[in-house]
Amino acid sequence: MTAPAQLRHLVDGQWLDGAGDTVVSISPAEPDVVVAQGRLAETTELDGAVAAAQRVKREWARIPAHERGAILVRAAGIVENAAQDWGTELAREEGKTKPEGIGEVLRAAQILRFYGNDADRDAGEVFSSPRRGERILVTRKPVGVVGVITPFNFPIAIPAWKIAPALTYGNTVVWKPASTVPLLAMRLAQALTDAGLPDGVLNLVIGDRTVGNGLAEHPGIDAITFTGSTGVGRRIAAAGAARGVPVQAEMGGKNAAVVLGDADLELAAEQVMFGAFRSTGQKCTATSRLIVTDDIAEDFLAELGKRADALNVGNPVQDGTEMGPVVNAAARTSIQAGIDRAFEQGARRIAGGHAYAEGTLATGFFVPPTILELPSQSPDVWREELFGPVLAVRRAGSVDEAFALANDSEFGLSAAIFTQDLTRSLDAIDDLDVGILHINSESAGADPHVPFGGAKKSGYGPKEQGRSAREFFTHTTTVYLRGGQARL
Ligand code: UN1
Repeated sequence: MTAPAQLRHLVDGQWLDGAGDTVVSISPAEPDVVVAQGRLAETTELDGAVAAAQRVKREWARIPAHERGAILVRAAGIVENAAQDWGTELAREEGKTKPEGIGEVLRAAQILRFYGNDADRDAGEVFSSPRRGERILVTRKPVGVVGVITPFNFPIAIPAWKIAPALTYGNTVVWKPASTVPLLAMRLAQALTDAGLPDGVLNLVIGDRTVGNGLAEHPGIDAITFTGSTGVGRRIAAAGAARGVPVQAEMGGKNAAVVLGDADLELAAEQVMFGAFRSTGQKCTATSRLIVTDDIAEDFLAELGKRADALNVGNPVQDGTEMGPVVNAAARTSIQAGIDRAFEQGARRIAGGHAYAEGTLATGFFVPPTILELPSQSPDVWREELFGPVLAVRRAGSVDEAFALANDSEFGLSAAIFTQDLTRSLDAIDDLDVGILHINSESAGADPHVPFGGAKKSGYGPKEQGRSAREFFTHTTTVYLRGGQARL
């Protein structure tokens, strides 16, 4: 076992010890294994980070976009080369399986490269003018210092898809990751530094809620991008609104997979399993609800139950493990409480459900892959995001009923529909109230060149990625341009 990493913060190009509480970051599969330890940041480090980001913001914005992009592309290469090692560290620190961890690191590299290459593609628009001898330019300029607040569940990919566009379009960054995953945060910050990012352009402060709130309310922060729970996201949005700064918040999900009678059921079973249990269900895009039509329900649920009970749950760094633990003891307790409440409210067990009582699965923070069929009156597990490996199932008598059940949620991030009937697919595009729709694939997944974000309680402000990333991380100046010489 490698020695625990020392937790440090990157402020103005220097790696510093924090002045806050001492924390120990442990492996959720083996809580006695320390992954990183050190002192959290507090207001002192946050203020230093914001001051540095403010000081260098004009200089960074003046660097040609080509050069900024080249730094990101170099960082992509560093991250890619480290994928095996960092993917394993990620699995140990966060709990997803090693192949998922390696996949996530490679995805971060892909995101850095995508935004690095996008740096010089678009600097605004040129319009004609109703007046002679004039052109109107709409130029895009960076917003300034961006506050980035990221969750535990994608410790490197989500930071990459916020930090890469922020930097490439000319902003400086103060980043507060979840304090449960400090190691991967330090790895990404170091990769960007090694790729040539000047001091102060990216600052990393690993802190608790106080630092997060301090960042959201800081007068030196010009825009905030956040991923996490709806409760925290809305507080950050309010803090941003109070100061008049733009906020992009990606929040919870309660994503439905709808399986219709004409679907390829082998494909549907495979994809629903991926959506529900990959990353131990800890994705805002995870499939946490399943709606299946009456005609196929019995057989389909029996098949899913068999697959879920057969999943190889265990230590995420071991070869062959298919599902790891949830992130910490508090998550295990609250997810298990949600399952117990569902049983009290009449749920029928299709798979999992009972807490592990002994062995390494009981000492680690494991929750069994669980599938519950619900009675008609919606229990809490139908509505509340548990953020774990729990799939709540309802049967529908018709396609209309299935769509109505899919929309029966305050959230609207993603959905999946399984059917070979094109008309049903087209109806789903119109009728399902979600920001992301997968037709015949699992509800999770995202590509950097297209928008990512949800409807209803799932999103606030401009979406991430795609064209909207450039829009969020820049603002426009409309320039009425004349030559300066009087003309008749
Ligand atoms: C994915 O579905 O692969 O927090 C990415 C989350 C999302 C990212 C999902 N913002 O889970």
